[in-house]
Amino acid sequence: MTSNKLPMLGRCLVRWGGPEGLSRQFAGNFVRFSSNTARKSSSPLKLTLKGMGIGLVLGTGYAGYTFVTESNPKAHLVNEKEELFFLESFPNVKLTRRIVNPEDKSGLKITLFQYQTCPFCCKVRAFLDYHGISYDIVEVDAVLRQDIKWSPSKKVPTMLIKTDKGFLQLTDSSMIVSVLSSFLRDTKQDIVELASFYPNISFIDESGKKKADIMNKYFLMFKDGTPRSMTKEILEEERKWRTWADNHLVHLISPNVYRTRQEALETFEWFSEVGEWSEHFPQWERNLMVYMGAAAMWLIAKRLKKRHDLSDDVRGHIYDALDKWVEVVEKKKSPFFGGKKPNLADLAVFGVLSSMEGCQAFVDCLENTRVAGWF
Ligand SMILES: N[C@@H](CCC(=O)N[C@@H](CS)C(=O)NCC(=O)O)C(=O)O
Repeated sequence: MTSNKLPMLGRCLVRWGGPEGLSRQFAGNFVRFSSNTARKSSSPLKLTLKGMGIGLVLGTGYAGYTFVTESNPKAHLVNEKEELFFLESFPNVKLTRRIVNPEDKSGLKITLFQYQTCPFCCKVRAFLDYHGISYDIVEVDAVLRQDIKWSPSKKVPTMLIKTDKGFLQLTDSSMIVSVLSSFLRDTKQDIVELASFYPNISFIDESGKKKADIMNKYFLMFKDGTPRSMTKEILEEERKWRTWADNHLVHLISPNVYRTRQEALETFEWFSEVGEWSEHFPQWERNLMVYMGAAAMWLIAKRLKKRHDLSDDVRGHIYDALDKWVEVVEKKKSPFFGGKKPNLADLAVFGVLSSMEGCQAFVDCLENTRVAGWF
């Protein structure tokens, strides 16, 4: 991949009894009860009164049940919305690199805080590079993370964009891509207003854990309504495959690039090379990062494999995923999923895949799937 161009494009099942489950269970008891009382041959009036009594008990019981389950739902939003985060002045960090495109007309002044080989960061770079946007990079030390001390979020990628109100922070790769993509449709728009359409929302998941996510992160905002060239189906498909890249494809990367101790070591040697660790860190620290990192990630990858229900044939999983992707692209009968030009789904899959470009797993994927023709 050249710096500014891509070469070729070089889950909730809530298990609950529900009215049906309840009535079936209660109906069984009622049948047994009615047949017992029928043998004692009660009068029609008594039977009617008993029936009414049972109805009352069942009705009250069911109302109580729904009151309890509905007023204490397991997964729910909590009433917390985080405001956009601004820094008054640029943090005291050392810029690692500048990507300059003299043709850039976005008017944006962007700094990307990243790990060079993080799949989410690669996704953001794929978007920026494809659109020819100039940006500065701060390579964050994955161990100490000093360069993002200023940030409320401790994850990368994170981005600062210079605005009239200070330096606006955008977090989450998909939100960043959606905000910028919406902005590029009309660069006269207010990027702060656009970012406000992607609020950070807290919620309690099914297990009762508090989590946060960004609303609308796969949605584009169209100031003057959805453009005619974009049907509801096109937009839905694009969101679906962007979500697939984040929620499926990305989970296949670590188990593959750290599959064996040898592969984990080779992967870290490659990180060191592309991240220029020998230049940025003393030799002992660089070696510590490579050998400790490889050993730790080899162990972590085993846990990730379990967490994501992957069999020992992790290559098989990634081959299947890539073949599935190639199949949907081929159905389009055009070079890209987006048609003649890559869309955000193409860029997301490309970005995630490019995060393992220097690894044996990547070579194997090119040799054993048809993804090379698209990548
Ligand atoms: N949903 C986020 C995920 C970002 C993420 O998990 N980044 C990882 C690096 S690949 C991270 O920063 N983890 C915390 C850490 O390294 O301490 C996104 O799409 O940006």
